[in-house]
Amino acid sequence: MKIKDVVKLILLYLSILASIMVNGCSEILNIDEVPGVKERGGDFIINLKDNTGFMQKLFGKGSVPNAIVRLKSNSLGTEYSFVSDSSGNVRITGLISDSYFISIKRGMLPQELEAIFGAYTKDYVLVNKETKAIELSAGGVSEYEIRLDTISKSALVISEIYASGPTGAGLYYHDKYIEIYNQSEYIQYLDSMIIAIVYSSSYLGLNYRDDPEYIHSKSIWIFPGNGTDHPILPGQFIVCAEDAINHTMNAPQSVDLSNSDFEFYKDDAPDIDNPSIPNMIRIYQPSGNDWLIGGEKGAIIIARLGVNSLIPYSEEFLIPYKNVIDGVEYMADPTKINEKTLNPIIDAGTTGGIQFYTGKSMERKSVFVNNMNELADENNSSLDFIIITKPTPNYHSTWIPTEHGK
Ligand SMILES: [Ca+2]
Ligand SMILES: [Ca+2]
Ligand SMILES: [Ca+2]
Repeated sequence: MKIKDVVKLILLYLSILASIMVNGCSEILNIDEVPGVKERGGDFIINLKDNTGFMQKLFGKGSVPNAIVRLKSNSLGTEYSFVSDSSGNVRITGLISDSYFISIKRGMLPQELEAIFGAYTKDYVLVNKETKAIELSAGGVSEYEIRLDTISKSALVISEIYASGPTGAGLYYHDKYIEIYNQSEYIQYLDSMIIAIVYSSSYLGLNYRDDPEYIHSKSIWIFPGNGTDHPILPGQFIVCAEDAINHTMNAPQSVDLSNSDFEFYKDDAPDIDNPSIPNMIRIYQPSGNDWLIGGEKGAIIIARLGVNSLIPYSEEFLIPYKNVIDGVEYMADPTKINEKTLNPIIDAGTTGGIQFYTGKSMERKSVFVNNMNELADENNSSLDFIIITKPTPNYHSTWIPTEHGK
């Protein structure tokens, strides 16, 4: 027999096998590959139970509907995907007996989180933390229970802090900015979100790193808007500039920030107001001629908290850690971790190591997950951030700029 004929025969065999398998597994949504000849199994039910109490609060029962369940056969490598029904069950028919890796994901919708917490600050996903594999055996147990736990991820993260000032322009430093990124799958709203600079003073010997509950701040600004005026789309970057102007007019090595999304404008100081760019609203910043972040060291947080809930303390205001969405610290010498000012709950490490007027910036690292660009988010700036040689307003240094970043 010629090689061509052998190939033909194999293809024919595979196509017959494929049609048998597809027709035999009506509940299977995706079949990436066709399982080989092995003992066929009976029916299995996997029941998903919630460890977090979320489902109980929402639906009055602990089962988990609408979860995506993926199984991967250990010996054959074939993959299957299911969605749990309203009783939290996945019914599987005609699967071969084998041990399967199992991955379960149930994203929480923004409106569900709002119903549970009263406000939506973080993305939560229910996952199978404990059970990572199951043995499906025809003639053996046919019902399985898997319990799901939660992992949380900030919907919004600080994706870049540019603070050092450009090269070749003397002491020019008005081109600072903070960039924010929506890493969730949903539209977020920036309205009323806080940007605060963490306060410390080596001169006065004040460092609140070990405060068990609160960020201390003397610079608190919020985004304008009444709730849904300033959306940030999934995969979108936005820039809040110290001054939203084309800085290359003043400093050729600087950057054009005239198309920023927001700017900090201090109306009681000699500051510039670009009329076409919305201004951040100053809640508290008693001194300084503009929004100011340190060129070599500083710590910035974003938080959601009603302005009336800020707690006055001495000449500062307090923001509870539980309201902080993201926080990043940078230091002139990132090895001096014991001199940090931001509590390790918010940021376990520090980025930085940039000198004044070098034009360098601090960018959250890109990681490639499921063929998608994502940003590192370990709540540890030592791991999550890298230093880049020039600022990247509204884009990422290693991503091809597209409409919404991804
Ligand atoms: Ca300004
Ligand atoms: Ca403006
Ligand atoms: Ca950027």
